Amino acid sequence: MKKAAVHFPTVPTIAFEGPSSTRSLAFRHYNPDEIIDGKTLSQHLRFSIAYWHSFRGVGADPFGPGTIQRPWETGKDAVSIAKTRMDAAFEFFQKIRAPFWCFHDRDIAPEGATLAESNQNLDAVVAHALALQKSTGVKLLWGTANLFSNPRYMCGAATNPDAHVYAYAAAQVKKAMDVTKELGGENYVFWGGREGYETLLNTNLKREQDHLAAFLHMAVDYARSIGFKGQFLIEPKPKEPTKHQYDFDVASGIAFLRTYGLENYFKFNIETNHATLAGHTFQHEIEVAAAQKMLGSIDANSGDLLLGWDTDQFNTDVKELTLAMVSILNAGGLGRGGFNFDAKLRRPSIDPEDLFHAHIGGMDAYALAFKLARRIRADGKFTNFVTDRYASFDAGFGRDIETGKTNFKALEKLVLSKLGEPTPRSGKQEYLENLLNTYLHG
Ligand code: XLS
Ligand code: NI
Ligand code: NI
Repeated sequence: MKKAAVHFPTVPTIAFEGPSSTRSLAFRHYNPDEIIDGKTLSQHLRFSIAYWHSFRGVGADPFGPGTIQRPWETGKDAVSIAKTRMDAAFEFFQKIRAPFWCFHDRDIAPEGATLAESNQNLDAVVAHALALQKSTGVKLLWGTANLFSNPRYMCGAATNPDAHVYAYAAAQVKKAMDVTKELGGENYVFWGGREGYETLLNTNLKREQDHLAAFLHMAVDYARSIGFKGQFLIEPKPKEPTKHQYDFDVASGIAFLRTYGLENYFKFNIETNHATLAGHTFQHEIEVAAAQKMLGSIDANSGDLLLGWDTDQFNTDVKELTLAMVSILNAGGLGRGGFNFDAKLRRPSIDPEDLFHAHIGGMDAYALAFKLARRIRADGKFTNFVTDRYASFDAGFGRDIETGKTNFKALEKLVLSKLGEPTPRSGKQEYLENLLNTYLHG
């Protein structure tokens, strides 16, 4: 192999310099090599870079074209450009010290005129990715298929009214699973951007949901047949691009999976701003998934309170992340999932260096949140408060309620003959909010 060109000549590998560092191209909280409970911080956090935003995003928005031009976007044809771009990407992954990356099939390789040609392009670029993974040690957190950009998917993929389009989507996902397996992907994600509808005037909702379930069953069967051991993840989102999306949020995702007997094969990839768009907090979605042992992975980003769409910003809100981290750690962590920066630069952030500033901010915020959450959990003040709040269910008739050993009649008798009126107890929200601030701000 010829000596790799340097695509980020002005940026060295990002060093950890500690909280007092004032250098912008340094980590202040994320020390990938720090050992915590026998694991490095890098192993705990399993950060991943999203190929689509960081290496295919050009800053386009509905009002104007791209603003970002990268020097590595050159080559004699689309496949060789894709390979050079990938060299730049792996240089970035290493310099930012991310152990993982994620991609859609069409991010990494150009779509051809036919499915066969697209598959051929993909194979060529995947061979290149495999070599880069080997030489850098960067691993694949998850792969997925882009079933939303090409016009053929304008009315959905697995919920398209045309069985021909459905079949095409199935073929595309089959191939995406093949290459995810080839690259050692630890998960495979299903995000149904156009799986939903715009109007019921032209839609058979029940049939579309049945078709989606059949699609996911076929995916499970195919994974088994090729020996793919990665975890399947559903990424809920309530809307955008489609008005009504079928995987609205984690709760409706769980109901869908259970309805169709899919619940043992899937967990959730929770994205911060998808939670917000569904009218939930990030932490809420994590708790709903964790309650059913279905917390899989995180798409780390945030929205904008004043904008109603998926702005995919880098999240530097330490308070929000600390609360999320507490819930994640309470759930026992993400297992084979990770924190994938499904986030993009703002349109005017056009320098390659901005990619570093963005990810340093996100990684530092998550690392700090991880440490704060560990401290909060070790102190146990919130846990003790909550445990105590539910103590009446630990014994006596409370315990009988939890264990199904009582009934309406027995409870009525208890209230009439013995308990009488309950004594109200403060929820102490303000006290707890102040307590949280003592961790965040000392
Ligand atoms: C879009 C989604 C998408 C998925 C992968 O809003 O977040 O990027 O993560 O298809
Ligand atoms: Ni996402
Ligand atoms: Ni998103």
